[in-house]
Amino acid sequence: MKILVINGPSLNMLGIREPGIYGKRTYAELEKTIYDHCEKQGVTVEIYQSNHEGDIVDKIQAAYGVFDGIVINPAAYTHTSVAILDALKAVGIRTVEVHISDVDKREEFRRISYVGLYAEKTVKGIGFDGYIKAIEYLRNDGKD
Ligand code: CA2
Repeated sequence: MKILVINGPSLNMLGIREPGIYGKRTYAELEKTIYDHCEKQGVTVEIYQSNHEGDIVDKIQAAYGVFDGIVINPAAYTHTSVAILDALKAVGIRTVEVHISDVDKREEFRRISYVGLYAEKTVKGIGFDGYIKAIEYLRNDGKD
């Protein structure tokens, strides 16, 4: 199985600021957590991070016919991006949305998710484990 993990704006800053919300671990540690898990489970994974909406759209389009599943934390674009939602719909790849923090317990605007209108499942508020849970959900064909 081939999974593409996409992380949106400023997630590369993990561990540098706002440890109270996003934890103390760095983006490199997030990547290692995902790579180690996927290696153990025999999953081929690519991890991509961008601060640019159009680049994320390009990456989703390029995933067509290549990846079996997408795990995406669109970060701030979660709450604004019809373009990312449309790209996911266009490629039709199974998708799970992940948020490190519990977006429902924060500002009102974080309760809206455009990607969530397409994603099969949303995992939120369990930190880095959310990425592993999302990968396992895709691997187990939609079972938790
Ligand atoms: O909880 C999440 O994973 C979010 O997707 C993170 C986004 C936020 O806009 C979403 O509402 C929820 C923000 C990512 C920014 O990451 C930072 C990392 C370190 C320091 C500051 C921001």
